[in-house]
Amino acid sequence: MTQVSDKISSAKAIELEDKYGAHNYHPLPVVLERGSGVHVWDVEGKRYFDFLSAYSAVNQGHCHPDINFALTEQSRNLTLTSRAFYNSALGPFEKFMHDVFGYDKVLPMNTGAEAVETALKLARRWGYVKKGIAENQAKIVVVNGNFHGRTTTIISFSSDPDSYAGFGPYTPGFIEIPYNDADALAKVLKDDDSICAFMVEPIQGEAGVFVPDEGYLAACKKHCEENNVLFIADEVQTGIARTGKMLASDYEDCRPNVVILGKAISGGVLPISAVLADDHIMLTIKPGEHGSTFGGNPLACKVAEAALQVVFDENLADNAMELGKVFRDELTKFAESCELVTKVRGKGLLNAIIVNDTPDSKTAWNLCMKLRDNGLLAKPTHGNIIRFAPPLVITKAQLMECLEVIKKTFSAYEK
Ligand code: IF1
Repeated sequence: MTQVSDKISSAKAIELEDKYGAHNYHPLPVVLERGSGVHVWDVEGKRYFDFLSAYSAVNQGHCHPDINFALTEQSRNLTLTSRAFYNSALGPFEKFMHDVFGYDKVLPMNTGAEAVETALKLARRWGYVKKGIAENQAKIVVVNGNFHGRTTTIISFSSDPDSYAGFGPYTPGFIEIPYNDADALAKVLKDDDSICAFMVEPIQGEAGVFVPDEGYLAACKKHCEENNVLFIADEVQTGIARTGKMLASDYEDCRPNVVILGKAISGGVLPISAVLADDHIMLTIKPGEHGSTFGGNPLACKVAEAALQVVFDENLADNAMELGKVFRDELTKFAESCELVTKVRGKGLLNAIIVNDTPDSKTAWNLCMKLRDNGLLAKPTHGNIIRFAPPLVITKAQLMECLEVIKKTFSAYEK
């Protein structure tokens, strides 16, 4: 067997990805090889604060020992059975999910997009079986600026040409309305009996950490209830304590009928996703009608249970709530004296700085390069927005250190 050398320069690693990998990404030029807690190290040994957390998948911090323990222990016993047989880890995990989130049932999948697809199928099925919508007529309402994943159906209702253009034909059956506009939802639901569901991100991630007005989610839920329509919350990015509560929808009186989870359910260790719903919805899908080879595998179940336990053991929701407020307060103060910062917004530790430039400028990217040089990794979304989402295990002292880096970088920046 050939020994793969693990010593590689940044330049070489980038060259190999460029030559042999598909060009579907434009990464910040930094090559990471190790992580622990809030830190990652590049191949040259330089240390960074991770302010992306793999798009909020690594809420528990990199290589958390409890999660790694579950991973290695279970990997010695059994990793995959498929769902053709029962496995000893799935039932306990499903009960754990029930106890944590309060839904009758969970349907485990792997990636966020798969869980979104599952929720869409579930909603359509419920629409036919329970609501009595005519065959193949079920419609689902989504919002402008959404991001729910990369499958052909999901991009069919994206409003971002980068996501959908050139990938048609598109899946029909979706109606788009503006985000943060509950009246628009009421209006569209009133006129159409064939709508089975409304799907929304409680905070829009890719759109630039767009936090809707207080009361928006509760108003949407109410309109859904009045029209016998399912309220689906895509909490793939906002869930698992990121915004200061276990679910971002917990902030309002709007218990979703269907919850979609992904990313941080595993603490970033494995791709694990899940759909939560009560029996009257979930049991409309019967044996053989939906599934996945890896969904519910024993390794994933053990890892997810450990990863969720960390969230409770380490009070990550409270930490996100408290430190998120510190982050926004400090940067809002800073913005008064820094004309480069237009606005700071977010909830918990899902935040963004809106940079004083146009969406097609390079300013956010250039700032992220400078932040990198100064030891902090963040990712621009659009040309003028930078997302800041550190692992939730970050301490106040670490956060203050990072705020200094951010302020210093912005102050020194020359257009
Ligand atoms: C990429 C964005 C974040 C999501 C919500 C479902 C999914 C995602 C709310 C699908 C995934 C990821 C995918 C990742 C970039 C990232 C992202 F910038 F594109 F929008 F986080 F903000 N629902 N979001 O945010 O989950 O299938 O990827 O597991 O590179 O596409 P997935």
